[in-house]
Amino acid sequence: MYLILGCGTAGYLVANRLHEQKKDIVIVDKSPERVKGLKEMGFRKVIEGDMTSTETLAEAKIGKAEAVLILTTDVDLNKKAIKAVKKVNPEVPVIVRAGVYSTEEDFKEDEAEVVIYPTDVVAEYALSSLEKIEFKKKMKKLKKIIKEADKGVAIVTQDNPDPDAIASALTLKRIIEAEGKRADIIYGGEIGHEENRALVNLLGIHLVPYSDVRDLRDYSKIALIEASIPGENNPLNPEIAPDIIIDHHQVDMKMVKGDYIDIRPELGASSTILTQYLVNMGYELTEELATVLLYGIKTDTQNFTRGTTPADLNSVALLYPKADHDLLAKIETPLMSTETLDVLGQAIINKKIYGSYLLSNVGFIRDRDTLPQAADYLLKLEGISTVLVYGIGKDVIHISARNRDIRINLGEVMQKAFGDIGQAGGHATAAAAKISLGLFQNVKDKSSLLNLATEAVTDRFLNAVGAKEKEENK
Ligand SMILES: [Mn+2]
Repeated sequence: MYLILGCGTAGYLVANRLHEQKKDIVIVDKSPERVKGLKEMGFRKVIEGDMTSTETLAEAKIGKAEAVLILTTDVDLNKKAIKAVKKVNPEVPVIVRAGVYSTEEDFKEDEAEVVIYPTDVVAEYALSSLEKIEFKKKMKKLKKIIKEADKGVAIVTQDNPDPDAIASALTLKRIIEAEGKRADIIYGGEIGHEENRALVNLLGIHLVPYSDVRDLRDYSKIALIEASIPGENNPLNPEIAPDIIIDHHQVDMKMVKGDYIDIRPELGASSTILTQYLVNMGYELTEELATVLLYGIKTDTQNFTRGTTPADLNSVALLYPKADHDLLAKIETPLMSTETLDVLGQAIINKKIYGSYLLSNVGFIRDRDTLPQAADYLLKLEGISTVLVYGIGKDVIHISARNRDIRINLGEVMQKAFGDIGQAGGHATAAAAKISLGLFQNVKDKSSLLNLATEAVTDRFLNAVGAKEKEENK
């Protein structure tokens, strides 16, 4: 039972809330009219009397109270009431309201467990309102940009988008659609992992490869997600100034140029930012979005073990009850396609090891996305720090590389090795290249083509990393 002494405005608000929560409450008030009114409103245990009288407190069964709330505006009366309360029941915790001019000194000896200083409460509320206003202002700006996008928004993600990038981009797309505009999610590189492709396939997320985009000027606005500088780990031309930038990677803010910028390196995932947008702007948190956003935060924080902040966990608390957990389980343990298994098998059989470099030609392939998975798998081999897996597609050699040697920037190595005869790029730990087969147009049979491709890729790669070209074992 909670005992409320004095039922003025604040006391009444508290009583009402506790009543709604079906808590057992007893109210003491000296005003007969107020007592009558409270009883009419459905409060059953209301006692008319003096809150500083021990008899009244005994009548209110203070011995059974779990806490006493004294919230009148009369500080002297409140202080007297504390004394009376403690006389009858020294153990019961007391929450008391201080006066506008009260200091901590005023309540030291009065034994109240919690003293509420009205000015502190006002200051707290003012600060939190300020945050709310700033957020509102930010959202207003974002909405304005979206409203202007009559020809749609190009949502461009980081290269080789991970679940956080895909989830953030999809949520922004849904927000844009809710505002009556359209958007495409555009990515550079590849969607390499079985898990990432499972995410995209199981949820039917439509992603457009950057190479399929005719002209970005066909869109009114450009949003950059999970990257903040055009051309750095994203397919955008460095000349472009995006209209919207949302990211959580560390960056030199002086280098960032955009109309709407929300970069928060303190957060574990961009999905946390997009969850806040969605919830605070009053858009529907659908099962689809709850599932992808939760997966985005989960993977970026390595199951909440890396760089997770209270803000990330607040988002998780909102997302978790609405997410499709069966679907998440399917995404996290995707089935391997027969082709992936075949390519992996070929990659293991055909591996050639040069020091800590492993190169493998998997032969003719239909699906180039099988290569990065084989490369990822082989990178687990003891003593190996850099892996290159390549195969021959319709009219190009596809090369996928993975690296965990911190001295090597794989993107630069691939550029150096294959940039002059094809397209190459990526970042320090993951990169890709493709070489047109036009270079080998005089080759008649398939096995000669394989041999020539092996020779060209091996020579060029080992030269680029400065490794001695000597095969140590098979
Ligand atoms: Mn991320």
